[in-house]
This record gives sequence, C-alpha cells and structure tokens, in this order.
Amino acid sequence: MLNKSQIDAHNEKGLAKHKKGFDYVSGIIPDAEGIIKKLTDFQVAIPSWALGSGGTRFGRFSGGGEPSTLEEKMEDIGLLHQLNRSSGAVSLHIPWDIPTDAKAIKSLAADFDLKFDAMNSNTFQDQKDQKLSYKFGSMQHVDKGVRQQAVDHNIEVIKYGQELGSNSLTVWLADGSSFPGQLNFRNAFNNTLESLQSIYSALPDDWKIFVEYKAFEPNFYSTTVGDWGQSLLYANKLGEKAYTLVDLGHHLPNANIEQIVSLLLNERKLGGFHFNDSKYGDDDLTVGSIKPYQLFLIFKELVEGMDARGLNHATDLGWMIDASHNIKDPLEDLLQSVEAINLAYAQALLVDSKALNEAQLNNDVAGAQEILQDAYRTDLRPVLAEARLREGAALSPLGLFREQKIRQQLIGKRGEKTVATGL
Ligand code: LRH
Ligand code: MN
Ligand code: MN
Repeated sequence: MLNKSQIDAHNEKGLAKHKKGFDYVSGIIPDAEGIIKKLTDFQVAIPSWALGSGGTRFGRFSGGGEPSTLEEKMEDIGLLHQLNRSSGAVSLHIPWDIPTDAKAIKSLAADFDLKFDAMNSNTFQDQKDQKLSYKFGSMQHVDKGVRQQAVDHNIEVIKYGQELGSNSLTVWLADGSSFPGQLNFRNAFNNTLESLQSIYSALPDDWKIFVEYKAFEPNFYSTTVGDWGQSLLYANKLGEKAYTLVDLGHHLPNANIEQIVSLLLNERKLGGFHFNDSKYGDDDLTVGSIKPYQLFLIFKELVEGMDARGLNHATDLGWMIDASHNIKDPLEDLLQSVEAINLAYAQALLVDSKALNEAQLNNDVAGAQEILQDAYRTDLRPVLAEARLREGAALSPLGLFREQKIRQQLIGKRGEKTVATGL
C-alpha cells in the first residue's frame, strides 16, 4: 500500500502543469464541477481474475509478483483504488476465488474501502471433485442431473455473495454446440430457461440476476445465450429481477453495440457491463485501446438512456471490467482501463443533448455529428485528474505506480514465478 505522503509528493510534482490544463479546459466547457461530481461517484468493479497475467491456449507467461490468494488480490485492488479512487469494487468468480473466511474478506474489503459487485458462477469448466461433466453444456444439458448440478452451484454462489454483501449474480454459459445437428436448439433453450428459473426462485428479493450473452467461443456453431435477443428473452421470461449483461467483446464483428444498449435501457432490461476492447473476437484487451470512439458512443447512449429512465449512473447498473491478457502488467492494464472508462463517461456527459435533440428533429445530420465529435475531441483528461486530486488519489496513477516501483516490490514479496487463478 502507498502512504499519503508518497501520493502527495507525486501530486506536488505535477501540480503546476495539471493546473494549467485544468484551468484551460474548465474554462471552455459548461460544467466541469458537475462532471467531477459524477466521476467521483462512479466506481468500476475489478474482476478478481484480472490481477494475474492471463493465458492463451498456447501458453502463459508469469509477470511476477502476482497475487496467489484472494487476500492478495484484494490488496492489489485496494492499491488500484488508492491510486485512482475509481475502482472501489470487486467482482468475484467462484470457484476461482472462494471466500472461505467471508468475515475476514469482508473486513479486508472495508479496510480498502471496497464493495462486492456481482458474483460470477462457473459452469464452463469441470472442477476437481465435480461429479458430472460440463463437456456438453451445463444448464442446457440433456441430462437433468447435470442441469441440477449447475443450478446448485449457482445457488451456492448466491450464498457466498450474501455473506459478503453482494447483491447480484452474473451467469455466463458456455453452453452451445460446435457442429450442426449436435443440439436441438429448442430443447437447449427450454432446458436453460428451466434451470435459470430454478436459480431465479432462489434469488433473494433485493438481488438481481444478469444473463450474459456471447456470440461464440468455446462453442463455434451455436451458443445457447448467443446474443442480446436471446438474453432478453430469458430476462423477460424470468421476471423483474433479471437483466441482460453486455460484455463488449461478445458481439459479432461490427455489431452496433450502442444501439443495443439504447434499446435494452428503453426496455428497462440493461443490468450491467463487462468492459474490455477487441479487434477480432473476445480479445479481452484493455478498455479503449482499439475502439475508443465506440466506447464514447456507448457511454453517450448510457447517459442519455439512464437519464431518460431516471436511473442513477453510479448505482443502478453493474459496471465491471472483464479484461485479462498475457503481456502487460495486469495492474497497469487495469489502471488504463479504468481511465478509459472514466474518460468516455466524462465525454458523454459533455454532449450537448439539447442541441443534439434539435439537430435530430431538423434532420441536421452534419450538425449532429459535429455535436458528438466536439465532445469526443475535447481533452477531458485534466478533469479526470482533478477529480482524483480532490479525492486524495494520484494525478497520474500509472506514473506513481512506476515511480514507486510497485511491481518490483510485489515481486520481492511474492516471487518471480507466480500464477494467479483465473483464465
Ligand atoms: C466469457 C466471460 C464471462 C466469464 C469471464 C471469465 O468470455 O466474458 O464473463 O465469466 O469471461
Ligand atoms: Mn464477460
Ligand atoms: Mn468474455
């Protein structure tokens, strides 16, 4: 962990330059203070599986100093939150990160000022002592015994979440088929629905269930919850505590994700997000590293749609990162992702929605584009830095991480050849 004087010394060094930038930008935008307030409230959950270097099916290269216990993962997230004051939540994947001593984990979270966001279940891998295999699916399976095992696992995950104070469950299913003819689509859908209904009936009153969709991988012919239409069908059939979860990497190429987001909000069925970026498939790259304009357009729809529905930006949707890869320092990567999310959010808040509405009513196509791009091309990084400064975080989170040689310190403590649980 960092101490306050290390953060202060770092901020002192960058203050004069920061002030120039902030004075300039706050002078040319209408409401810098309003954006700062919203940024301060907005927290992004860090997935427990992203703190170590991810593998590919070809190999895994340890970055060193990776956390090997849930406690160490919480420490890492606590550190991120100290650096940016924007990652005050954690999303756990069971059984990768079982809170065996929930009380101790809860108090550790309180020490770091972290909350527990959505719990994630895992019926896409077989675990060591598992009775039945998920090789041919879990909730869709032709064998009722396998389906029941998947339901029981999800109910167990809810119990862990209740002990920690979480109030949502994300279900992602790898279920599907890899070859034509392998699966009866209708039976797979109906079996999955029945399984989800059993979980739904065990869901506490104040909980939500998020149904995450994905176009392909690991199945390559069909996926039983393959797109937002299928997810929405399940969410509608389950009831008002069920929502669709959008993972940015789970679409077919060139899908218009911002339109999907807009319509899900219109139906009051958008529950949460997994942020990442991709060029080809579910690449799980750093948020904003490939298509930052798309990210901005998504946030523009989020802001507009949530405002239209009277939703609180910070609390009414689950905001999570779902990125993990194999060559960057995972902590640096997560700092970059949070920064990209906050930047897109701030840019979306800057959109002149009244003028945009007028341009739309006048069919002023060029004018509408100008309004969006004006917001997108305004450099709001000093506004983000100001929000951090006021919260006691670092002007440059990544800069301070490097100055303090935090990775080297972690390697010193945890060792060179570490492997974290996860993908
Ligand atoms: C599937 C997925 C899903 C899993 C996570 C590890 O691709 O996005 O959210 O839980 O990755
Ligand atoms: Mn995901
Ligand atoms: Mn994914």
